[in-house]
Amino acid sequence: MADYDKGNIFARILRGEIPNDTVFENAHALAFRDIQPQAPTHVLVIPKGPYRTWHDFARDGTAAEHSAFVQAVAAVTTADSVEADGYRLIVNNGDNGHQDVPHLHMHVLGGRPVGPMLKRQG
Ligand code: DGP
Repeated sequence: MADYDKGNIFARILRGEIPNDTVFENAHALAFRDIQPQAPTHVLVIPKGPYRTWHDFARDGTAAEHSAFVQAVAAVTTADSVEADGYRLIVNNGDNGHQDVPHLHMHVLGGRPVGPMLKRQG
């Protein structure tokens, strides 16, 4: 994982250097509340391994890690009871995807209607 920055904020959360509001954890994934929530439910699900993007995780992650990640996302939607009314999953990747933190994270947003997916620009 040559281009993985071990000093990124989510790596520090995984090492216990920064506190987090954990919603769910399993062997390969951690879910915690976003520090700047944009909806009543705004949880970030991250793999515990050093993956920067979705494509890094898809390419280099193990089947066990992939399964644990999917299970963690489902556990979050169950924990916050957003399944019935619906929710949105977002993964920002790289510059065009407007990814700020260079450790793969999936946003789980719900608890209110979250609006159209993208704003028209220009
Ligand atoms: P993105 O733009 O997709 O890379 O989203 C990064 C998210 O991470 C953003 O919604 C704010 C959140 N975030 C940044 N720093 C922290 C932190 O220290 N703790 C928590 N819980 N969330 C953070």
